[in-house]
Amino acid sequence: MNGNLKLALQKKGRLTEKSLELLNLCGLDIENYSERLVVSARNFPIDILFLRDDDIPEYVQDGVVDIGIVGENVIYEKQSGTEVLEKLGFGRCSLMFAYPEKNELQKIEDINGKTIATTYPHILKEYLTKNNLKAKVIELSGSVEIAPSLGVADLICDIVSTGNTLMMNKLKKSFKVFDSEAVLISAEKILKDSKLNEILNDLLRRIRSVKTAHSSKYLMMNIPKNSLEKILKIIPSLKSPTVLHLAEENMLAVHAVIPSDKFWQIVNDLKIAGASGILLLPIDNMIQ
Ligand code: PRT
Ligand code: ZN
Repeated sequence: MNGNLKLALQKKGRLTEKSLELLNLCGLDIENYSERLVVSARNFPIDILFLRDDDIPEYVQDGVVDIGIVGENVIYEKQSGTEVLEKLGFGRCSLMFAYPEKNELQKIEDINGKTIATTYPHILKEYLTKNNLKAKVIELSGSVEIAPSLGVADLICDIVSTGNTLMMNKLKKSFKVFDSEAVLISAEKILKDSKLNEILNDLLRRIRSVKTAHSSKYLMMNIPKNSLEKILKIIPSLKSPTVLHLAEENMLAVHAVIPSDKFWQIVNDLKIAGASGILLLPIDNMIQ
């Protein structure tokens, strides 16, 4: 026990790189982890354990680690006593039904009497019960997408991201069970140790500021003085924009923080309203 907060990350998989990237953006200088099971940060009281993602909910629940990063699909399937502290915005995917192209699944009731292959039997059975559907569930540990062509199942219920795997196996997307993304979890009981709680709150504050910063951009431009009112109406600013005088008599500079995804919607309107020298800069952190 060194008093550090213990965080479990996926050892090797889709969530590993993004999780480490997030911690870096939070200002954590993490030792080169390569093949080690546990690493520390040089400038933050945290130990990071690298585990298989399926084991993370249980380790968190049992208190072997304090917190973990894992897909929502895994926590719901494992039905562990963990609590989601924060959605992290990466590792996005959906659990969906998919069926062979030649068949048709028009309405959800068409599932009745069918055999469904999945690696998510708990979530699927719960979904069937909730929707009053009766189907046979076959649990597989992987390669679910080949089950229909092997004649093992009529359809599948699996994680879909780009949809390429389904396409390659001549399967068609159908109804969605739920959307999933990576989340930060802790055990349901609040951390008893106040020092650990302090560290966790510090980390959460950093994660939230990185998330806000990443969904925002810093917009800068020059505008003719007389178009200020028009320009301010166009900018979907998160807070009041900054207006600065320029050496050039009739010009102003306007700076504003805007939601990243709004930029391309407004850039033409800004130009028509007379804006020039438009710059859009990334924001590393934003403390609110
Ligand atoms: O070894 P370990 O057990 O730790 O890893 P794993 O193989 O169980 O998990 P991994 O690394 O594949 O995924 C980790 C987490 O990433 C998952 O639990 C999800 O929360 C999330 N995620 C995001 C995905 C996908 N996208 C995804 N596309 N998990 C799996 N897939 C698989 C899916 O099962 C299917 O086989 O990718 C295929 C479909 O992808 P598309 O892009 O072809 O649709
Ligand atoms: Zn796994």
